[in-house]
Amino acid sequence: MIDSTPEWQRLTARATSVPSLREAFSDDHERAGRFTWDVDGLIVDASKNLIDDDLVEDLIALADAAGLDEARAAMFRGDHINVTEDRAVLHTALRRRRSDRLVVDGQDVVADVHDVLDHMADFAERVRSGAWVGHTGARIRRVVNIGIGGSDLGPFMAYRALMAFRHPEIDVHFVSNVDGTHLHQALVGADPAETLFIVASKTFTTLETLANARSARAWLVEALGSDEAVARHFVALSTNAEGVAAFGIDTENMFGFWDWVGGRYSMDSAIGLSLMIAVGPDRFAEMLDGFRSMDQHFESAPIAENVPAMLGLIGVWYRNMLGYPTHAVLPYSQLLDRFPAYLQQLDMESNGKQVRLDGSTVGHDTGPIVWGEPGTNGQHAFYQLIHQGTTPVPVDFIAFAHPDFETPDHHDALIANCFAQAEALAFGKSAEAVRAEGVPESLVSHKTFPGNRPSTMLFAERLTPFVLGQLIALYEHKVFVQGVIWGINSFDQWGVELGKVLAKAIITELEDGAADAAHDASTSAMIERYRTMRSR
Ligand code: G6Q
Repeated sequence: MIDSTPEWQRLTARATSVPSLREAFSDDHERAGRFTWDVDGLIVDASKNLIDDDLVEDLIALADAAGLDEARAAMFRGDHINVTEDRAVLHTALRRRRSDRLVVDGQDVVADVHDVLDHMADFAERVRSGAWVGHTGARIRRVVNIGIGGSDLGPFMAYRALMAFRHPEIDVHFVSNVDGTHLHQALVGADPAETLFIVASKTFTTLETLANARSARAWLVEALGSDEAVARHFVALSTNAEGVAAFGIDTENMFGFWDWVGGRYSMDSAIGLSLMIAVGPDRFAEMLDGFRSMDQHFESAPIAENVPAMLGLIGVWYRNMLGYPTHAVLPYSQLLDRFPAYLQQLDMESNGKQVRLDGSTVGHDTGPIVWGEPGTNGQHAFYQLIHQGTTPVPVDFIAFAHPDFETPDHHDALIANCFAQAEALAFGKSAEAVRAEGVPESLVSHKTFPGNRPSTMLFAERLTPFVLGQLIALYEHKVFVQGVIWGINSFDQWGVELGKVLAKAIITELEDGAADAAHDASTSAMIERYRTMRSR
């Protein structure tokens, strides 16, 4: 068990003497440079973290003790590292070059990936050019992606992030929630003749997605007056050809992927079709290049300079040795407004686990609570707690030298705020400095900032498709590293099952009759209350 190794214990012992950022920076003028890395233009400045050279050595020793090198090789090779589902974990194959070959379970998965990418590109181009027309001959102007979780958050986040690159005549909307309002919102102002629905579901069994897809089909058929319209207005992204056919979508218009692509790791598979229609196949390919840049770095860089590995290890130090329960991601880019939500799923669904690969219970904390909002908005809301609250919150700031939409003067103000926050968190403001400003003694403690609050700065020229791909892959691999250290399976999600099963049972009770006596008294009372109110 990792927590009984000397490497873990040495780190635990260090928690009593956390480095002071103020001293670390004044004693060591090389520090900023030494803990800043550049991966093909993505600059990662980790120097404002609570680390020093000795600690980094101990973190690397922990990675060795956990077998990180071998685990990483096993993932890239296609071993069945998702042991509870007996599957390979090969999202990295989704961005391999066409000329590569990777045979897994007897199949060249890179060739399969490129067959689907070609099919997607051909379809996306036809929609973009207007060659693909709807049932009445009208071109498509609205695309509605219907999917949830891993079949929604990635393309939705990326569509917003890459807004500057989107086709001017095509809008993409995303419907995930089974709350009918969501579908309603996506269809406000939509012309059925110009609307294309993409039903995105790996399993094609997900309740929310099928309910939304059925309602969308009913809306379309009613408006266009024929079931035949479905063929021109519905395509599917799935691994379940039978389910797609049963729904009434021609499997010619299905874009496939494979069981070795986990839902939350699937945005660069066929699940990205809505994004590809929006930004075009070339931009999509640039995004894949960005993913690949980070994959290659993660696969080959020594741990001490390996950005996903180092950020993962620093996260373990915060979570396990220093006991920090959360991690904030604060993009200073409005275009990344859904990035924290995307990372929430990526990280929390992957590492929110309490048993190890062998089923035994872990004896330490695992995945942190991940959260965040774009800056500067957050500064006027929750940053108070990050600066002066009782629990330190490690932060990732994300910023770009150029905005995608230039508005005079705004960008300098945005970036000045970002840099100022990182500086204030790290170095705080001492009571002496507050007094020196003539602040009355009664207010000195209120106006004092403790500092030593850690952050990492992720910085690039601009938010291009390439950089977005790099950022996503960076977090994917960081999550992987932490899962390896903790000895858990980052690639299953049994925790979402129980609620799904119970919901199925309760739906019947809401519709057909009294609550099952097996429920607890509180749940039974809520079911009855709901039924009474609905019948009024
Ligand atoms: C992701 C999860 C989950 C999944 C959704 C949608 O890793 O498994 O978020 O993506 O439940 O599943 P389908 O794509 O099968 O509809």
